[in-house]
Amino acid sequence: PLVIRREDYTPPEWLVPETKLDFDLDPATTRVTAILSVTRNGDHASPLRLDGAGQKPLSVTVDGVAINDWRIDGEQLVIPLTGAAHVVETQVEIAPDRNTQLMGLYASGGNLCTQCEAEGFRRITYFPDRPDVLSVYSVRMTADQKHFPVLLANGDPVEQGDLEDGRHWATWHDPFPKPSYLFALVAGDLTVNRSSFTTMSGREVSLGIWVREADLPKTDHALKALELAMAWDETTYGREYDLDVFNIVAVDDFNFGAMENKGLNIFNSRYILADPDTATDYDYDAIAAVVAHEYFHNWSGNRITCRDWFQLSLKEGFTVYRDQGFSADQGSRAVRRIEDVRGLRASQFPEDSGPLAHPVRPESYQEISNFYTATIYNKGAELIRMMAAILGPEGFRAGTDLYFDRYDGTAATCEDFVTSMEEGGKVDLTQFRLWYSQAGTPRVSASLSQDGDRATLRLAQQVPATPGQPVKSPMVLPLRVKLFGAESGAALTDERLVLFEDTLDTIVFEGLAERAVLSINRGFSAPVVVETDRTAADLAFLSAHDDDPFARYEAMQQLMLDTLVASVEGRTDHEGVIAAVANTLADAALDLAFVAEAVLLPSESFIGDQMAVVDPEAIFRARETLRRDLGTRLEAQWRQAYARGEGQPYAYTPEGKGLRRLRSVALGYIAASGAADAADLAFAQFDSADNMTDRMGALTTLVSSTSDIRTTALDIFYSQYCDNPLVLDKWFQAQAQSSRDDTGAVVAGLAEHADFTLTNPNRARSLIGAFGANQRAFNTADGSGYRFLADQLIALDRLNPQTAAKLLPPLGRWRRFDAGRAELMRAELERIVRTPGLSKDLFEQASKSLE
Ligand code: BAL
Ligand code: ZN
Repeated sequence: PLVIRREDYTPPEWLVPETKLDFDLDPATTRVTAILSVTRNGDHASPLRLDGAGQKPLSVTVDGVAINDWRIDGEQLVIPLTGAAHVVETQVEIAPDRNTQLMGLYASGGNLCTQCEAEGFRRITYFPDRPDVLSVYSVRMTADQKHFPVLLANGDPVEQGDLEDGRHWATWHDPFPKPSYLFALVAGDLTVNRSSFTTMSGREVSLGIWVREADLPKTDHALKALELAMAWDETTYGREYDLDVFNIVAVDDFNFGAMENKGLNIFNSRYILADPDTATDYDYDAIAAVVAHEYFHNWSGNRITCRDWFQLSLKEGFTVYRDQGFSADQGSRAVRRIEDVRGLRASQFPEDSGPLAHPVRPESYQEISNFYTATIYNKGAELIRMMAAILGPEGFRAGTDLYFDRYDGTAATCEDFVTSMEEGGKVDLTQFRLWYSQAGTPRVSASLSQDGDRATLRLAQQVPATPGQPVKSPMVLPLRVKLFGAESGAALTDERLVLFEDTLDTIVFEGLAERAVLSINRGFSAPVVVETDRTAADLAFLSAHDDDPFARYEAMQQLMLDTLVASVEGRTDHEGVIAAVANTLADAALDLAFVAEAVLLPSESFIGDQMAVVDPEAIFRARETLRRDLGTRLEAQWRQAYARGEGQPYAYTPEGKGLRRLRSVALGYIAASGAADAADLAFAQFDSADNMTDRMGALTTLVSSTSDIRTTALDIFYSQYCDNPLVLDKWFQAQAQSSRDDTGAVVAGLAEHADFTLTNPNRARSLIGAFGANQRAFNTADGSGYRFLADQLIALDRLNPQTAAKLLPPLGRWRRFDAGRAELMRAELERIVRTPGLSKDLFEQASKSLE
């Protein structure tokens, strides 16, 4: 397989300052004419090489003259050119309705839309499809007026008109030079929810969210989020929007969550459509976060783009950091941080310790689509967060101002970003750069010893070996540290930001009036694993007294983890956790959403991550036993917490969300206790809920229960929502996440269900993705889960390689399991690799997983 390497980067040989595209749109056959003004870049005699994929070339002209000495080399169109500048015109045919990869121009729900990042534009027309070729685009679209009354593209609309044959046309112009991956068009039967935004310099921007007519009532939340995001970026980063219109289109079939095309974002409908009856609080939050994320890309991604795809985290890590900041400002900062860290631990930590580990700025790839990972996005965001911590708020803002100012209109690198931080913040980030080049999650061990009023914190760090990187250097770890008095519960020190840069370090604290308890990595200031010698009593103490809510949560999680790991190893003592949870439930000063997060047990897979060999059955049993004990011992408190939310009218407010979240968590514990009325209680909630959060909270409990009432609930849910694909996804997903013994068989049955399809990525993810993440159900010792996943991936790969490759990682965890399971997983990976006609997407992921 062809391996692309970062070190091989060379500037483009030809530039394309101007691009004119003409689309004669039709789902069966679309004709694309591209007129490229090309200029030779540097002193060389190379021909023009344009990337292509799957299209049928019809004609090529150079400076208005048809030529026939062009050739196809691999999938590139090679055109010999003699001068310094030429106008090259190509005509091709493509077939949107046969495009199941959902890359390039494709049909979704009767409409036509595009997805070009990373390398989809080459499936539309021949072009130097690399992010450092920036061009000013003009687009003309012609289509049947009845089926495609709305024609949208990047930038601002210019003109439109009707033709005699029932067709019509529209032209759009985007004045900002952009790479091809930001190109977009949409042709469809859509209606719009509009509003307008006045920017900080007083310009009016027309905002529009385009959907099917029936979905119009579900667009207000996304539109509001867009307005909030636009205002936030002005206040927080000084970034103003730059076109007269900003359009968003929602489509049902989409590989990503959404796409930041200049002035024309295209979204997976799950990140736009919401009303209380069909979307959960989690969905509402995710919609606001993704709308903000794509909007923020207008500066961090579009105005300044990436020089090459190895720099992907330049825009993605930074933009995730920006959307996390936005979300934190909309609600509870602490709960948001807890959710972000939980996500990082669920997806990025396993990636960083497995066969697909790669640095935030990778060195090589076979298929770039495989690098839209939790490492690039979420660990990348943590890198920005660490720099922000090191620079402080003013230094960081000076750094981002400098970055936006200096690199506006260019294709930049991660190095450019770090240099801007150094200059703006007046710091030296030489060693910090290792975070971009070294993969693996650093492990820190921290131990506090005290002699009278003097305490010594001893730190040691180790960065584990990862594929291709056997030896690592110590990293810069910004650790927020504070000490609390064990007797008084009061703070003994201020919070300190310790920059731990060596393999070993010692920090001394003086003047301590009592025994100190260590609070470390507060706010999760560094994305590392911290091991301490704190006792269960210390952790319980911090879970009650730490003044950083994240650190309180973290202390409780550690206490729970230690308890669960000991239990898996045969040493069961639940008393410490029960007392700490009781304490948290009783603390009236705490925000309810925080309480709900704090009392949740770590996931089965996170417990597995702490163990040398994952025993999924033993982990499941240990966790269920602790859940049952918490349920029975604290039953009165759970019922009290549950009752608090009863009868409250629905409101999407921080308080409303907190009540609902705690109610669902409490219901789960009441059910875990084995209470005789638990299933009826859950069914009553399911049946009477006036919102999807409560309905799903109840259904989640019911699908794991042994009561027959669960099938009644599933049937009611299905008949109520079978016409709503996003809600039906929840029906599939809830069953795939069930902790029942028969989940594997149920999932296999659902794969045969009339409503299951691999052609829609959301549906595929809702069943196959959710099942792969269900540690116990997926890892049954007979290997049936592995076989099922491999069968599905092989089938999906024929349709949509990108989505198939994303669902492979659960099979790559084989090294973490016993020999029997490992052998069965390897056999399935080998079967995948041997499959004739496999995509390079799935081949890369499966073959790397075997190494
Ligand atoms: N650029 C791909 C989708 C996203 O990260 O916004
Ligand atoms: Zn992004």
